[in-house]
Amino acid sequence: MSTIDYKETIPNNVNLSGDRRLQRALEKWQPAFLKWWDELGPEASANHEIFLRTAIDVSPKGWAHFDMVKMPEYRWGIFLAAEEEERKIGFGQHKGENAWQEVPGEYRSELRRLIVTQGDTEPASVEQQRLLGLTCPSLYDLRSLFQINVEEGRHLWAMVYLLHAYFGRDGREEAEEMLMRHAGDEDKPRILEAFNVPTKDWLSFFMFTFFQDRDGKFQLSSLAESGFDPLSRSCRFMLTEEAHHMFVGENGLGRVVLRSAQLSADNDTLEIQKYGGIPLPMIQKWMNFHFSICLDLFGQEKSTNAANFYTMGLKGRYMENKIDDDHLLENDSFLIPEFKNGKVMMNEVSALTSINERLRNDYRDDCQRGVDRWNKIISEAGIEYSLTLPHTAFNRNIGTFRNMYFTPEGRPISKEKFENQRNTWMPSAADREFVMSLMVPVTNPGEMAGWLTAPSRGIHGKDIGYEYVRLH
Ligand code: BYC
Ligand code: FE
Ligand code: FE
Repeated sequence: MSTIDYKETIPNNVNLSGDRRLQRALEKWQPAFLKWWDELGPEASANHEIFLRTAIDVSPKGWAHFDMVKMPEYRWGIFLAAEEEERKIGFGQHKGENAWQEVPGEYRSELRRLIVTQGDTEPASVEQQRLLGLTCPSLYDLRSLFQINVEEGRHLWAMVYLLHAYFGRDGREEAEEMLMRHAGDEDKPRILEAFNVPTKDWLSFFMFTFFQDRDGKFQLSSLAESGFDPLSRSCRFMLTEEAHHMFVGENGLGRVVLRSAQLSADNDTLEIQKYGGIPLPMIQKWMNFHFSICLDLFGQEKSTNAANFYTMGLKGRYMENKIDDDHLLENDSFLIPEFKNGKVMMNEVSALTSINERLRNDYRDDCQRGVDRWNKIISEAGIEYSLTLPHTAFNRNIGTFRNMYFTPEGRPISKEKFENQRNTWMPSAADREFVMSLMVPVTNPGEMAGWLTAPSRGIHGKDIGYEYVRLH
């Protein structure tokens, strides 16, 4: 069993005290992190006492400790999933060799780039969500937001540890840069596009945690396959936290959809703005936007980067070891979408270059399961309406559909027609204004904003009326 040592300045299960140099380097980075948290973390929240979960053991059934904690006092630390003895590399040209405990010199820059890209998203999400605490729909939801925020902060720690421990001076420089790029900053934006979009309302927050944190699930799962063992172990532990983030998104959206469906049934109309609900077609617009920007996070359909990462043994496929093939993919093919002769067609290309597309497909299937559950909620309320994920070509900014224009159903149209319809397919300024108008903070224990239903149960055995956050 690997328990986490909380007596240390930086709690960890990597025996930090056995490496004074590394410990000092990280202790130097810590104040910069805390300063960043203070400036760009959750707004006006430093004195709130929050019913937070802190991991104290890293096994899959790990113990956790729940307590009232102020966020700046959260024990951010470095936790790796337990070491797997004799772990072998599962794919690529090093398949069958022992997993690397040090960075293989010839892959150093690729590995660093993957870790930096992963790390950059974590503080980005905290920055994107920093104002949401001011308009929470309930204390239960406020607590979920803050739990996610501290864990994303810890995910940054996880990547910064790898940079400090394994990449020397340039690793330390990259760790500093993580706190200098900012979501939406004109001069120094975050690396991936979807991490520069503001998340101002709670419908967007639930979309974010459903769709964007789910990219985290799939990317982390692929990195958990890595031949570089410390990265694999970091990601495996992060995935246990990711599950909760996606739960918040799926349940949050389920609660919004249920309220909207109830209001539609009670009033016999989808136009429920005047009853304080978010119309289902408006939820669809939010979904069109968030799903399409998240599809971009998987990169291009054909990517030599992805092929190289795979062949080098740095980044695998989702559930690599459950896939029944040679794990080399040199002679395999895969279908990717392409626009040809006036329509989207499937084209057979090498399985290696289409690794990104394969992961995007796995992601889409996973998203669809959530959509199916919301549609069940809608039909059970007696409403004839269903939510649908937009076509893969819709509103894309990376890959083969970039600078092309399609309807949510995937029909090609002109740029002019697209721009004319943009506000019927994605949130318009007026839609955003309406949703923002519902974002009135509800902070009495047990009370809920009117635009969503109460969750079916509370957290860690507490009931929904529990004071999950003591506001100060
Ligand atoms: N935005 O060869 P390609 C999470 C660039 S989320 C901007 O297809 P590749 C979290 C690309 O860098 C998980 N640029 O790229 C969630 C490349 O640039 P160069 C985050 C983009 O490398 C919620 C060029 O386009 N983790 O944890 O195969 C809350 C050519 O593209 C984008 C990771 O992403 C974009 N969307 O794939 C908190 C894992 N897409 O070479 C946290 C690590 C592509 O021309 N990252 N480009 O300069 C990767 O594995 C890869 O970097 C990507 C891109 C899959 C993202
Ligand atoms: Fe994360
Ligand atoms: Fe997350």
